[in-house]
Amino acid sequence: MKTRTFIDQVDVIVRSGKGGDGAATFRREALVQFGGPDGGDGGRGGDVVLRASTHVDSFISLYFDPHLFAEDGVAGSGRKCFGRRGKDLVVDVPPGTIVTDPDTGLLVADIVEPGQRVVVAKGGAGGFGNVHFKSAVNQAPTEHTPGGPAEERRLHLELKTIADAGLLGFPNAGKSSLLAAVSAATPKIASYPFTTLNPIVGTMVYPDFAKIRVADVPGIIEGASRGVGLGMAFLKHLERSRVLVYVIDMAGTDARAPWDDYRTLSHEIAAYNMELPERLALVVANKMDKAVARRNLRRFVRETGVTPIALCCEAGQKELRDYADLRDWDGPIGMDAFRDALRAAVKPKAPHEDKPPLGQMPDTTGAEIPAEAMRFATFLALDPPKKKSHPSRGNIH
Ligand SMILES: Nc1nc2c(ncn2[C@@H]2O[C@H](COP(=O)(O)OP(=O)(O)OP(=O)(O)O)[C@@H](O)[C@H]2O)c(=O)[nH]1
Ligand SMILES: [Mg+2]
Repeated sequence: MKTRTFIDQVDVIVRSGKGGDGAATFRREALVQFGGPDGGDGGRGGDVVLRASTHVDSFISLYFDPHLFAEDGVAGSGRKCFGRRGKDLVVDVPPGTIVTDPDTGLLVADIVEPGQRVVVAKGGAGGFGNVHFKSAVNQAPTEHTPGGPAEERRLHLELKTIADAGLLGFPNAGKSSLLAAVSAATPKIASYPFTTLNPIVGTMVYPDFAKIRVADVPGIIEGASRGVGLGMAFLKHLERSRVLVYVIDMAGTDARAPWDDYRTLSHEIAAYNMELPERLALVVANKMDKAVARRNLRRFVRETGVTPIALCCEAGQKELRDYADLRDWDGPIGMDAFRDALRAAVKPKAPHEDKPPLGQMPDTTGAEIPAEAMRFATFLALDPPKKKSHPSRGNIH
C-alpha cells in the first residue's frame, strides 16, 4: 500500500502543562516546637513550542499524532521542596509554517526562519506554598495557592514552502529534470504526467557559494484552477517565491502547442492568485535537443513576444550551440545562461558579501580580541555558558 508521505496542512490540539500546586505543610521534627510552615512551591507547567527546522519538510508526524501536550508542573511538598517544572514540548515544523486559529481564521504565527521558536501554549505558573504566607500575626498559615491552569487550543498549520524560485509548467515539461540538472536534488523523473506529487526544494550553489532555493511543484493543466488534474492547491508553495520559472516543453510532446501552454499557464495562475502573473518571471524552452523544438522556438517568440532561455535537461546531449539551426539564435541559450538569469533575478548574496573587505577588518593584533572581531570569527564564538536554573522564585527563608 502506498502511504502518504507529504502533508501540507494539518489541525492540531495543543495543551500546555498545568502549574503544580503549592504545598501547605509544617515542619515536624523531634525537639522542634512550632516548626512553622514549610510547604514549597509548585513547578510551572511546560510550554508547547513550535520550532522551525530544516530537517522536516512536511507535517506527516503531526498528521498521525496531532495531540501536542506538554508536561504538568509537579506540586510542591514539605521541607520547602519545590515541585519540578513540567518539560516543554518542542515540536519541529518546516520553515514557512503559517499557524492560524481554525475558528476565527486569525494569524497566530508565521514561522519563517530556521531555529525560530514560537510558544503557542504557555504553561500555568506554579502555586505558592504556605511558607509565603507566614507573618508575625499568622505564624501557622494554611494558605497556599493552586497551580495556574493549562492553556488548550486548536490550531491550523499550513505550509507555504519558502524558495527563491518556483518552477511552473505542464506535466512532463521537464521541471523535475531541470531541478535535477541545476541542484543536488533527486526528484523522480519519468515520461508520464504527474510524476511529481509533492513540492520538492533543491538548492543551486554558485561558485562563490551564493545559494538559490528552487521549488519543483506538480504540473498544472488547463482547468486546474477549477480542480482539473491535481488542482492548484500546491501553487501555494510558489506564493512565497520571488521568481517564477515557466518551463515550456518546446517539443510539444503529447500533441501540445508550446505557445498555447504558455498562455494557459499564465491564465491559470492568474485565476489562482492575481498577484502571481506580476511576479518576476523567466521563461525556459526545454527539450531543445529535439528538432521539432528548435522549429517551434521561433514561432513561440512570434506568438507570445517572449524570448525564452533555450535549454536541454537531458544528460549526454551535445551542446545546443552545435545544432546548425540554433547557430543564429540570438536569445539566451544553455544551462549557464539559465543560472546567470536566475541569479540576476533573485540576487542572492554570497557569504563573503556580508563581511567587510579584509582591509577593513578590525585590528586583532592586541592582547584582547575586540568584540567587533569576534562577530566574524564564527569558529571562536562559543555559546555563553548556560545559566544554572535556580529553584528559588519566592523568598523562602
Ligand atoms: N529530449 C528531452 N527530454 C527531456 C528533457 N527534459 C526532460 N525530458 C524528459 O521529459 C520527461 C518528463 O520529465 P520530468 O522532469 O519528469 O517532467 P515534469 O515536468 O517534472 O513532469 P511532472 O512531474 O509529471 O509534472 C522525462 O521522460 C524526461 O526524460 C530534455 O531536455 N530533452
Ligand atoms: Mg516532476
